Amino acid sequence: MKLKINDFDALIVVDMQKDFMPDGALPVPEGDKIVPVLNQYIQLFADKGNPVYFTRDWHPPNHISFRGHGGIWPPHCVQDTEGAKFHPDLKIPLDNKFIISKGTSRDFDAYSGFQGTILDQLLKERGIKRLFIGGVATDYCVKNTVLGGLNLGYQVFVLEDAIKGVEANKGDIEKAINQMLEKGAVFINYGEIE
Ligand code: VGL
Ligand code: ZN
Repeated sequence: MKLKINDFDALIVVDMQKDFMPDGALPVPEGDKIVPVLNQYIQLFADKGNPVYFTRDWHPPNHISFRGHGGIWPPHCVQDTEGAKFHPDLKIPLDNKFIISKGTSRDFDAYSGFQGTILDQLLKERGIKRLFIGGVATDYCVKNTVLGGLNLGYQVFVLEDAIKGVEANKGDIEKAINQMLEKGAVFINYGEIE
């Protein structure tokens, strides 16, 4: 039996930006491979009139997460640069979609789409109860957005066929998946919903 998408479900697509793709400044291996699958999820939610939220890293040029400014990452997703744009093949709906920018001030970083944003407020306004979350990176922003959603009381489904991780250290992805499972996230694939 398939899981039926209802009116209180939202899709959250995490950080599908050029800088996180294989040729980008902070590449997630095979990050581009999940674009077609994410597009299927986007199509399904959009067709049903369900909202789709796109988070994006949107850093100032001197952001604290950058090397030389106190952080560990190469500069990435700098506001209004090419690398901060969404993957060109990502099918962003015209209606009923929301862009959530995070890590926008110099002195704060945000791995979770909920951190320092109005995402929770937007979801609650609509009565959203269940979140379907995919994107990059499994071991950073996807994980933190999933845990954030669970903490805020949402039921969270992770799109197993539409996530990719960095795996800076061996085992990072598996560890992230186990953390999400432990907190109550449910992993699903496209074929399991309708
Ligand atoms: C991310 C590292 C730094 C992510 C963002 O989107 O997972 N990772 N900034
Ligand atoms: Zn970042």
